[in-house]
Amino acid sequence: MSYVDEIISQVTEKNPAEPEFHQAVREVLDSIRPVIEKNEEKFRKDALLERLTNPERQIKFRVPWVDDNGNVQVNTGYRVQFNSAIGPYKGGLRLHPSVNLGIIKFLGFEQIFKNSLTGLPIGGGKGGSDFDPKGKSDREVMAFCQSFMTELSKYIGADTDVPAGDIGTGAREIGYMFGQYKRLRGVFEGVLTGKGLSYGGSLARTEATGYGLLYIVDELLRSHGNDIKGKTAVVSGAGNVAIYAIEKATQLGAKVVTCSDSTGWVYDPDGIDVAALKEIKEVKRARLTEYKNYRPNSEYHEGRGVWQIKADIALPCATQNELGIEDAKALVANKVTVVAEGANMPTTEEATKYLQDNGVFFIPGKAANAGGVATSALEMSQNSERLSWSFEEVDRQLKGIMEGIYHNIDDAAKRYGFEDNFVVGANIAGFEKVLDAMNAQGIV
Ligand code: NDP
Ligand code: 2IT
Repeated sequence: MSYVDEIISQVTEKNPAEPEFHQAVREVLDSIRPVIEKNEEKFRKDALLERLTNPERQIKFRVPWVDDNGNVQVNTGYRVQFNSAIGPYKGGLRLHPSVNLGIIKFLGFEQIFKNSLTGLPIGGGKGGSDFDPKGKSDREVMAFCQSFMTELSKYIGADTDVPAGDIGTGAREIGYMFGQYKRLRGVFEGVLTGKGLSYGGSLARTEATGYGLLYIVDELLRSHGNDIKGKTAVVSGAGNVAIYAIEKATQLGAKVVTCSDSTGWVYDPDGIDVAALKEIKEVKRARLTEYKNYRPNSEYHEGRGVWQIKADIALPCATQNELGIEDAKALVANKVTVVAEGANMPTTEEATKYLQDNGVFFIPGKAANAGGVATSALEMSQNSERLSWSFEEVDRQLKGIMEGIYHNIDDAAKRYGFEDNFVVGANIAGFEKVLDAMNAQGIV
């Protein structure tokens, strides 16, 4: 059996009940086969892939907090410090009832290669909890965040591990966590990114993932003699990534006609009203059913459905495995030209293959949504030099990083004879730097 296949089955056997982690490992290892096969015996002897697929450290802890009725609630917290070959662990904290160790490991594993692609010195990690911020009072969210950070603070620091936001963790949660870290450790340092602007946050971090997604799509189209102007796009999600993807797509002259949340979706034939969406989601923390009050011409539907709408560009920005084979078939039938992942692993393996086989340009999340973590690394740089850069400066750097990622993954795909396969390109390009750093540092 080849070394890659051996490790894929070992990971599956040794980590039962972690299907998302298996999926992420399969996708990466399948892509880097040509690199591994060139030097298979050396890598096997060095147990390179065993080291790559086993986190350096995984922390699991109890998070007790008191709800508004005076009852004690207990959640489970996680931090997986996956790989620090190229820099301190870096990656978000997900707060969602579906969170378990396998999900955090899949996200942490993806983060290693994504962070490498940014070209910045950050290793891969991820954390979170099965706590659901939805429907909780501000005081309950604060109680949870303080308890979560009380334990997490033992393992993180500006030069060791720097968490950030992800699903369910936005500016409010980062604020409460930062306050508790500072109180416990007595240091004001860049231990978290996505901070508020008054206490060390970076301009453009809020917008960065969504904006970066559109910058890379634009670069792909331009490299093929086309651009975004005049295109129709479908977006899923209505959170941080989706909102700023819709905003930038609209600024670049596209019309985005859908968005969604976990209960339903909106079709707005005139183009999503970003100001209305921000008010509903960022200010009121309400459901998308409210959108119709702002835009009487729009439609609200329960359940899922955005991938059935005809569009040139599809941007899944909600969660993992939200775009399956039937969705891919509908997109292809409607002549979609680009699918770029704003979320992490939103497209199933079968759907990805179907899109690629049918000539759709497919940019995987680790390249397409890397603008968020790249801008987090720019926030770390600003914190280190105790300066703040202008919005224009951060945005300019973000755009340059996304354009660089496009050309880097395109070149890697071509070098190995997989032209236009950006999954292979992203995994190889991300892996090469990590491999070099791991080799240089010996068996650790
Ligand atoms: P938010 O919490 O801001 O928004 C998440 C959105 O997705 C919400 O509209 C939410 O709906 C929907 N959603 C979440 N879980 C599910 C689910 N199980 N089924 C259906 N809909 C769901 O998160 P972000 O926008 O920050 O994150 C979205 C994706 O982007 C995630 O995959 C994340 O890992 C990824 N990402 C985020 C980055 C960032 O900087 N924030 C950077 C790179 C990637 P509802 O509100 O109803 O739950
Ligand atoms: O998935 C991701 O890249 C993020 N949630 C952002 C991580 C970060 O450290 O900014």
